[in-house]
Amino acid sequence: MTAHSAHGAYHRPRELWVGAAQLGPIARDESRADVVDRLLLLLRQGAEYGCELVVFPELALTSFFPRWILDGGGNGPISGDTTELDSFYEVEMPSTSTQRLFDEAKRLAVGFCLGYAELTPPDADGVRHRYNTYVLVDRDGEITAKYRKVHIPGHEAYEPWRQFQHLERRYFEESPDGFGVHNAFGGRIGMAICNDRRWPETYRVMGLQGVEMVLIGYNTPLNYAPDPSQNPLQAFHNHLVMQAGAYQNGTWVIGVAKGGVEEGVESLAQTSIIAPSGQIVAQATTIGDELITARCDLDMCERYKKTLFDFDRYRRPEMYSVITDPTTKSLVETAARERPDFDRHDHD
Ligand code: CDT
Repeated sequence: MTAHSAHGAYHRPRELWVGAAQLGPIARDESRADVVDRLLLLLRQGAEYGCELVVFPELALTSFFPRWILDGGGNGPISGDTTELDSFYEVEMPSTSTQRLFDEAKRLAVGFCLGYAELTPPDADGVRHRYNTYVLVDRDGEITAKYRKVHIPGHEAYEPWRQFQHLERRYFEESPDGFGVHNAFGGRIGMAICNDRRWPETYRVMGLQGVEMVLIGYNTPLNYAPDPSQNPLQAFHNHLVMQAGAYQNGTWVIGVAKGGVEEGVESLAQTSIIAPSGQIVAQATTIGDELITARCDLDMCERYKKTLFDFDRYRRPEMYSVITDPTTKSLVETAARERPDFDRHDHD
């Protein structure tokens, strides 16, 4: 296919056929082998549809285990016998159980992006680290980039008042690496995981590195215990943040869910492929395993990056320093105290 440039010359657009491979629930006792079978089906379907890249969701190899207390508990760090907890992590990638996925990717020449729980080998101090991780695998079946989740939501200790736990802050460390953007699949590719998608900084940090496609997997329970008034808005907020992130940074966004009712917890589906215009160009219609695809013209990013969102021309970073100064705490509380109706007792 050809396209007409502003100067009258024809050029071949940089097209990337992408598959967003939504998963339905993964049971607590579902084996890695069974899950990998499901991933292989979606990868092969992607190949049939001409995809060069298939994106799987966050923690795509297991049930969303932060909903359970799986160690000795308590208010401190992970304690006691961690055998069951560790069984949800990968200590190497590819692992024995995921090697088939890498082999098939190479055979089909279809790359993929896979979310999993990573347990590192001991560092220089003998400490093993736990991350919520994404790997980007190229069409030769080789890992080309790794991303570890930056924004870790939820809580650190067991909270009995909740219907189910969200212990991500117990089981995962925050990424020490941040948001990279990688030359891959003929474009500039970045990754983010679930809660990251709600933060504008996620997209902007990658936008400033020229990102053209952000891959985002998620597990989003429909029941948000700290404020149930948000429950009916989950689908709206999901699209709101990803569409805004795409538009404001002139990038494609691929949002991929693990949806459906997993171990009694209902999770958002609505996997979608979003253009740099902010428009949704493909969306899943089920809450189970489902592949959606789109032809993504990476050159479309320039239409936004070189006009409204010409960062070098229009941004005012000197006006934004409060965002990046690590010593600055949120000013929300200070501002509240200055309000005439502020009730000190509610806030101290
Ligand atoms: N997996 C993940 O990051 N989920 C969060 C749920 C937040 S509720 C504690 C999300 O932002 O969708």
